[in-house]
Amino acid sequence: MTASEKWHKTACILCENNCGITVALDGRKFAKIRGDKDHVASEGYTCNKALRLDHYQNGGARLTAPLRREADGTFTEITWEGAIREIAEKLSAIREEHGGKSIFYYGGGGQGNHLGGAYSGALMRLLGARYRSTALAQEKTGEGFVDAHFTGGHTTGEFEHAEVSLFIGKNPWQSHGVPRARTVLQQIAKDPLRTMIVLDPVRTETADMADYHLQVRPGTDAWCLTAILGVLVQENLVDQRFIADHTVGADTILNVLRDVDIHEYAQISGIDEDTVRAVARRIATAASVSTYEDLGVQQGPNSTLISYLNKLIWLLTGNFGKPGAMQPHSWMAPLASYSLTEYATPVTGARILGGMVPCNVIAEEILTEHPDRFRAMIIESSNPAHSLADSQRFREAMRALELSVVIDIALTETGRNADYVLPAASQFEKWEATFFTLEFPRNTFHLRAPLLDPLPGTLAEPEIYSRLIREIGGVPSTYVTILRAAARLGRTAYKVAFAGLIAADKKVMGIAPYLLYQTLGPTLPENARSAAVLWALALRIEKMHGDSMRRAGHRNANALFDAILASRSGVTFTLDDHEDAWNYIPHKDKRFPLVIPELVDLLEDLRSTPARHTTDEFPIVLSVGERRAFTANTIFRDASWRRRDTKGALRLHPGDAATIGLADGADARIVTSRGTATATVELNDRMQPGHASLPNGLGLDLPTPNGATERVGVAPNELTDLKWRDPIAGTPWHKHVPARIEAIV
Ligand SMILES: Nc1nc2c(c(=O)[nH]1)N[C@H]1C(S)=C(S)[C@@H](COP(=O)(O)OP(=O)(O)OC[C@H]3O[C@@H](n4cnc5c(=O)[nH]c(N)nc54)[C@H](O)[C@@H]3O)O[C@H]1N2
Ligand SMILES: Nc1nc2c(c(=O)[nH]1)N[C@H]1C(S)=C(S)[C@@H](COP(=O)(O)OP(=O)(O)OC[C@H]3O[C@@H](n4cnc5c(=O)[nH]c(N)nc54)[C@H](O)[C@@H]3O)O[C@H]1N2
Ligand code: SF4
Ligand SMILES: [Mo]
Repeated sequence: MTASEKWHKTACILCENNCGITVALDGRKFAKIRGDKDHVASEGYTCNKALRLDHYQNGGARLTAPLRREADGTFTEITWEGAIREIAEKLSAIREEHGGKSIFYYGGGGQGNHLGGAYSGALMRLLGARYRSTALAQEKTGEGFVDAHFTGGHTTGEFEHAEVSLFIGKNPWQSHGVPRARTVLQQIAKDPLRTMIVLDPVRTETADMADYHLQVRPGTDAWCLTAILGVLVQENLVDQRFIADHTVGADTILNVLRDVDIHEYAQISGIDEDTVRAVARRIATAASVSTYEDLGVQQGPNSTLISYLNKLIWLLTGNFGKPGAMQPHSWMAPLASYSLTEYATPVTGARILGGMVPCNVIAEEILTEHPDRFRAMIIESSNPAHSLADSQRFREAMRALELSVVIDIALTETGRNADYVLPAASQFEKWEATFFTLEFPRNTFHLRAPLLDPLPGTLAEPEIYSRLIREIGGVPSTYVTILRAAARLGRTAYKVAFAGLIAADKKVMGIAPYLLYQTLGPTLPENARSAAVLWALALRIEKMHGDSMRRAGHRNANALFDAILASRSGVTFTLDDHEDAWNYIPHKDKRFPLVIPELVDLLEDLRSTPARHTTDEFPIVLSVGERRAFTANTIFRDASWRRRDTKGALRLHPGDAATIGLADGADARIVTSRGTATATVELNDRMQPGHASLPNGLGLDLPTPNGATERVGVAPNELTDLKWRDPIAGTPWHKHVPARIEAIV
């Protein structure tokens, strides 16, 4: 480091781990990037991708003025005042005519930015909106449904200490999820006493390090996991003591599993019976087991059932609340609700799990004459016209709305279909944070300070939501006056005043983020107005996890809030002992109810459930959206960030390629029930015959110097079909798309 270089602490925004980094700036350029050794969670670790973040900040074409779509389909730049006024008018009119419930909200945060989303709720509450969704409702809602029943909340594995680590449809070497994944995987692989088990049809980098690679046939994990559970029960390997002391309804499950034909189920999944038995025995004899299920199964057939099976494996073997096993955890702010109260979407009647409309029904909730259809949509920090199944249908749905507003840093595939696009400041130009606070026993939170001034013409999301709320009106100005005056007297007076307002008017709770932003916000140092909502979240932590918070060194909520504001490398906000895991279980008897009737039914039906969804017309299983060394959702809008695999190759087994008549590097046509695409073939013997894969995040329409756009690689969801979805959670089958691959002649 030269004397003139100043290093700024922030975090990587490309995956949920949000590793701490330090950046040396050269003007607005990220001249150098390093891992932040002081970071509470990542301790200096990064993967290859963090070093490319300048392509996010400076690579893509940024928006610098609000855009309005004109009747001829072109966009006009308009002023912020004009945009806020017009959008507020239109939202008010739609609320007036069709009710707030017809206004739908999507997004609220990506891999690096959730602070804005924390304020969006105030706008939606003011409007009387009821329905919302995020990308989580196309991956994690099935798992959340099972969690809500079993543990009442999300659980996390402690892979750093687990004797046995089980990865189900998860490739942490590339996708992380496990903090400091590559280091942790290497430690497991090196240690002869520890075992890694990987269920994946592909021989991934993670599978290379595994002791057992269960190379299942795509889409057959349900049978493989049931066979493992069958062995645990039939060989009497379950933890009888744990089951007796901590569960309810075990007999029902044990009876079903006692009848499983291990040999047959192993065969369906393409794994030999001896291996399944060896894996089950290894799990049963381990002092601790941690498991991680991800998109390979969550975006494939039987996904909610698989979540059930995954969790039964660690519950029946007593792997809860001890070092190296599965644990619940605190949240700085919960990303989903784990309530068992369910409601349904207004048009299709789809189940809303975790408070989120299943992504696969959103277009259907719009493209209809039903009187309760969604009429308006606000989309923030997300690119659903690219990331949700059947992009074509989503584009049609956006165009059918009376109003669509996209808040983004760039003109995306989604923005291009919107009525208004509002330009946000980038994640390095404002205060930001994520609520991916998923660890136990030590849970951390990182509030990031801006490195740069906002690009002229852009605003941070909390400011955008505040301006819309002010323009729509309905918040008595006396509330703001009272709270501003109280804020001047200190946090105690402020807390009393806030509680008083809530007692007098219960609507205050819903718009609290706005009031915090307007009144506590201006008192915060360094213009950290957007951090105001964290004060309320700190109060929530004190109330829910006071002991854990104090053990982490914060004497009260104000002290925690101050620590968050002051620390540039994150803070530990709760610290637990493993026995404390039980405090997180909401069930009065502290027992896990093992029977979820509809999932038990699916488990019993497995004997007759189809294990194959390909046909003569579409004979290949295509996984559309594989995480690779150079993919990062659609966060980079600059194709030059990729050093390799620049076009996002179609990976194909050499045998399949030979049958089809495709050579390495040739262009192939991919055909599915919904679309057609052309991709460059990569012969890859890590794939099994009959299975092909395309990466996620490619196929963006990026501007060229002459003002046109150019698409590099395949946009995954031009190929996916809304109808391929889980019967319970409605989550898509992105990893299991029946397809035909043809040579282009
Ligand atoms: N490099 C990189 N990392 C990322 C992201 C990124 O874009 N790029 N995105 C982030 C996000 S949003 C998420 S949700 C996570 C996702 O992280 P992962 O779920 O790990 O990512 P995927 O590569 O989509 O899927 C994991 C594995 O599922 C396997 N699979 C496919 N079909 C099946 C099947 O039928 N059964 C089983 N058992 N496995 C199957 C694939 O071969 C693949 O290795 O990654 C995060 N990290
Ligand atoms: N076929 C297929 N589809 C998939 C997947 C797959 O594997 N296969 N994976 C799915 C998964 S797991 C996920 S999580 C989703 C991800 O898909 P999305 O939820 O759509 O998220 P991202 O691609 O991360 O898009 C982030 C958006 O935020 C914008 N952005 C970046 N910084 C800021 C900011 O500071 N403010 C604002 N307002 N915007 C910002 C970016 O420009 C981008 O448009 O994709 C899903 N779609
Ligand atoms: S694991 Fe890699 S992509 Fe994920 S936050 Fe860390 S550096 Fe970024
Ligand atoms: Mo995701």
